[in-house]
Amino acid sequence: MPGCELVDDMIRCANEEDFKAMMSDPVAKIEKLQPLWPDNIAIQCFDPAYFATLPDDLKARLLKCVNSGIENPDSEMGCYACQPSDYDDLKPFFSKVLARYHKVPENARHVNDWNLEGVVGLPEDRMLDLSTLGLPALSIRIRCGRNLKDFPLPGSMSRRDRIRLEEKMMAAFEKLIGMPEYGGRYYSLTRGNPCFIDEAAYRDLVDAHIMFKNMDADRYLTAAGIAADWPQGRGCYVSADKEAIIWVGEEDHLRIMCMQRGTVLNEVLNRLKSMLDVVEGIEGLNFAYSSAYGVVTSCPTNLGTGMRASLHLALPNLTADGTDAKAKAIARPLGLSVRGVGGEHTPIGPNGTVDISPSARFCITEAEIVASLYRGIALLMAEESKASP
Ligand code: DAR
Repeated sequence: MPGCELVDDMIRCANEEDFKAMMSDPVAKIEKLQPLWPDNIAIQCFDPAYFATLPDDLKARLLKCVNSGIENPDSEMGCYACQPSDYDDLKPFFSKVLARYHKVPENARHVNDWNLEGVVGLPEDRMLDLSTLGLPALSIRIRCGRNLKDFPLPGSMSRRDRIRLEEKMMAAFEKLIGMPEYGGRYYSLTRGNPCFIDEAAYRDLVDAHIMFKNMDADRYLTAAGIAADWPQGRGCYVSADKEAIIWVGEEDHLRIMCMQRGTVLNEVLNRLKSMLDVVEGIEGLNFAYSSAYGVVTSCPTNLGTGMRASLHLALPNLTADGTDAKAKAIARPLGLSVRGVGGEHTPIGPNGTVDISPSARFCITEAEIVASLYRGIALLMAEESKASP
């Protein structure tokens, strides 16, 4: 709900035209929102004085980036990059956003590294085996967002761009189909595509946690333009063993992920890295990188690594009240975020099962993310035991 101040302004406007003028002037709208929504990072980092110095094309690009946070003032981040070079071309804005969200200096530079050799405080053999924490086989998933540098990011893609991206990726998937370790098939949501699947088959893949949910239902992605043309140009590649998956056309051009029910995090990390190397080595596929910020992603929360390493963990004691509030309060200081088992904005699963992942994505290496998941789970399990009735 808008704050009382904004409502007062609406009433005070001399007439409809004044109110429309305020609403049609996005900078005026942002300035109205700034005192009302302190947790909306994009709104808080938007500087009208900086905006005024920009040429018209960069003004339009910056307003496009922050539109989601204007239309959804309850946003936590409130912005998405819409061109691969937005982070570099609009650095005075995005450096503030990144510093505030990731709690890093404004001049921070990201380094990518998948090698656990460089990570301190691990077991002697560097095996991140959850069974050593007394845990059984769990559902482990590690995913990386990637975007092709020769397309606009999803927020600014045309319908034609989305179809072209899907066609380009279907040709690339032929390489994976021919490999025993990744062989599988592509499922398309684009009517008329030779791999098109109907609504029932789509629902089955969503229920199996393989395909992504209906993007039209996400008001943040809709306001950002990322959900536009749904479901055209969207689909997912799935390996025969259903443990290697590539989403096409979700929040990033690609979400490349490996899933496994097991206890050794290294196995999932290594398989994902191998698949990424195969995909990135395919002729014509060039991922968008920034020299300062690493892997370019739509959302600044994912910038740098684009990696989310997660597992499903039963926390019946910490969720005994039926909510994830206590689990979140304990996980947050451990650098962990808690979600429902269906992903962002979904409820807790059976027996208090929740999705746990390190919050950090930026100015942390891929190896350190996976190591922090292992260390965080050990600490969280100790808290779960303490909460035992
Ligand atoms: N809800 C949006 C995005 C938060 C981060 N989650 C992503 N990128 N899926 C917000 O700005 O709060």
